[in-house]
Amino acid sequence: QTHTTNGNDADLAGYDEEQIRLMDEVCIVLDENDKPIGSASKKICHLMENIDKGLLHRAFSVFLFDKDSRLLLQQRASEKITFPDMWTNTCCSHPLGVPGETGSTLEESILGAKRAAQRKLQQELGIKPAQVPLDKFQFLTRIHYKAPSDGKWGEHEIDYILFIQADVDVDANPNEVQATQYVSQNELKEKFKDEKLKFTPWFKLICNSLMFEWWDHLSGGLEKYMNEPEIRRM
Ligand code: DMA
Ligand code: MN
Repeated sequence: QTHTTNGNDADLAGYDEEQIRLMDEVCIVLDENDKPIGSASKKICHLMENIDKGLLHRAFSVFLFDKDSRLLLQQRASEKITFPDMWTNTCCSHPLGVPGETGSTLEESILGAKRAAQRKLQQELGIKPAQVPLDKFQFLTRIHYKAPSDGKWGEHEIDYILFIQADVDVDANPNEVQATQYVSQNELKEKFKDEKLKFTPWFKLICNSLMFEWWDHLSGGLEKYMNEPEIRRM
């Protein structure tokens, strides 16, 4: 990428060592139509200075439901560099620029997002891949959004939305996740009224638009919302 900055060493000073290490992951850089046009480190992709110049990368968001259709929430660890301590959906991260997770056709890219989701459900929440097989994930749509975190850091992503209903054993990694909780629709709506709780911007965006309608169709009729070819701009 010719117009991006790598920032400097001071950008990451004082943060958790493991989270600093993860800033070297290789993200997939996209044009506005989700076509891969290169790659850049997670650090480069999340510096607002680059985002303000248009730098965009690929991401996924998993919404995992138990057999009673309750959604698994997580509270991000204090160690996270972006959006620490906030409550959010089950698991989010980035498909990486590695074989199996990248792709240029929509079909390949969806499979890459599912593989990345399986990898991060294990790394963040200790969920064994066998409990979340790739074919159980339902791809709904892609959401293009931008959100600042704290001035220096932020998000600008095309986010693959994945639903999965599975009974899982959670063993959260404290470097990633400080708390988890299953919620019904009503319990989540009550949480949104509690001013002491902070939620991530992408989770709020999705909840304020499509989330509850999809959730209503979890046990039947989700098909008509799946595999949407258009990218939703939010
Ligand atoms: C990034 O999530 C992806 C979205 C959709 C916001 P994240 O900050 O939790 O990524 P990671 O777990 O890789 O730090
Ligand atoms: Mn991101």
